[in-house]
Amino acid sequence: MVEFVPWPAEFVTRYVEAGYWAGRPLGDLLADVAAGSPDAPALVDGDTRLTHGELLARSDAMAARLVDLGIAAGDRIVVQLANGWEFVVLTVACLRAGIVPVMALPAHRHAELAYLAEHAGAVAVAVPDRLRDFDHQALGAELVGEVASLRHVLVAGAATDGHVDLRALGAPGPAYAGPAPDPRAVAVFLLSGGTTGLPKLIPRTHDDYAYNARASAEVSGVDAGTAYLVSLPAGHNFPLACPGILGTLLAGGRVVMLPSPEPERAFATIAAERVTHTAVVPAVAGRWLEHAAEHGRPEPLQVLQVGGARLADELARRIRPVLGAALQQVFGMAEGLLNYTRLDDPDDVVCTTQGRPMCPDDEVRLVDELDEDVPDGEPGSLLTRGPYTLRGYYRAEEQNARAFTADGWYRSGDICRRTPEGNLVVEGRDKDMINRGGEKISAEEVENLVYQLPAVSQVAAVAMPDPDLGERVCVFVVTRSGASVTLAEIQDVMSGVARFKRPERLELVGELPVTKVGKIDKKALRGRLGES
Ligand code: OOB
Repeated sequence: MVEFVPWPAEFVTRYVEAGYWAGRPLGDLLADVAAGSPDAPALVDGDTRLTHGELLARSDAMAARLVDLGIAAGDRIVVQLANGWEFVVLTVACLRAGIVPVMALPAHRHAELAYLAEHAGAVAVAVPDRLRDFDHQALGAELVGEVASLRHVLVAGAATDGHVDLRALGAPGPAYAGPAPDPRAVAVFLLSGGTTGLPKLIPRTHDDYAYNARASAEVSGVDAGTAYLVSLPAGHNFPLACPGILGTLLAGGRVVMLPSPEPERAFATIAAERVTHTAVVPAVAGRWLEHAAEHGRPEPLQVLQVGGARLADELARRIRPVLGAALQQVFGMAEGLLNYTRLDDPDDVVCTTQGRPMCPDDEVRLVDELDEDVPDGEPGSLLTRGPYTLRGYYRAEEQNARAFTADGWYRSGDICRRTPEGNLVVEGRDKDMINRGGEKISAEEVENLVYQLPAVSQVAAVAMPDPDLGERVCVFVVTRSGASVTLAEIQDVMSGVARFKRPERLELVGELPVTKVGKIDKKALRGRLGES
């Protein structure tokens, strides 16, 4: 059994009695859908089309073959796959057999994958063969040589060197017939947005994640008639389960996979596949608005969910008239809590707030520095607990002491205000993170890497405002006397991590400003960026 911090018994009772936790593993719930409507379309990826019955059969065949490889319930697989059918079949296979996928991103590189595999004690890593000129299979082979627990490289594409062909694993064949996992056990590990030096693992149980997906589907009007387009990286919570892939499949709908949200291809796919729902980050919404103004609406899209970063009110107001789809703002986190504007909310709420909690038993407090509740309407730091919000990161006692209060509230690090009708407006944050077009970057992680350069005496990573992506990474550096450093050298020392984390601006300074308590004053540094 995988370790995670459990909910206290009285909360378990409450969540079970209220019906949020249904006591069924996610794989069983998906099997029910397949049994009820085996011939309904479930998954589209280019020319590959699977019905709910076929998706389940392939996933069960893959689960059986994973078990034949010696991968057992409770084992972890680091999943770094592009948006394709293999991602969905592998995820469902894992859910059926109780194997736990660790949801990495295609952008991750050696540093992240090695750490994740090591930390999770993973037995396998699933990678594309190549993607955008990068040899993921070679990286997988390297990892197996370095991380003691890793035994297999599963490859979506042309497998070489004795690696396992993931597509062959998903070919029709004998179905997994072993036991289903415990509904209270961890179903998937998501990655935290990151405020610490290394990413943290978020354990999501079958019960909590099934509720997450099912309740999200309800709130966004996803049902058996839905076609949901996945164009954000599928391992993110938003496209995976809010309602995303799992919510759509559980509702009996159809999931359409695309490798990127590039507007031309996305609009063509929406038209060809009759897509009704999709999820994007604000930066993508901006690009879609520009494209639509010139080339027409993405018909028949009905609901455009936007989240992951703050959507500007002006952009929000253009969505319905320009794209012809209803906007739903989503303020969520991989840790749990999801806030949605509702489809029948007045325009003003939809365009100027980030919505309200999905579940009646989501608890949200807005507090000051002393953890005291702020008066109504005032901005405060968000604390939350609920039936699908974690109680602790995986094997991270020290971070847990900081990220959670003694009575189990998760500190999201977002500064929010509550409107009189109960919606939340995200006004800022008090966590040391950079949000680059929805991808979260820990300032500490960047700083640790830049400190590897001998010329660097002090470094501070801060968010610089950006018209397209919202924010980009800027580093302020104090060099050792007589030494110098360039942006290219900094990017180079970060070649082993995801490209989106690399600083895009360097400011050389004589010293870094400090606050009264002697910490680097990042607010002052951000202020300087605004001036220039
Ligand atoms: C989503 O999840 P994560 O884990 O990548 O990032 C969570 C953080 C939040 O704490 C907040 O700082 C920011 O991303 N965020 C937003 C936002 N949605 C997320 N900030 C302002 N406005 C929004 N609408 O990003 C995520 C997970 C599930 C659904 C949607 C997004």
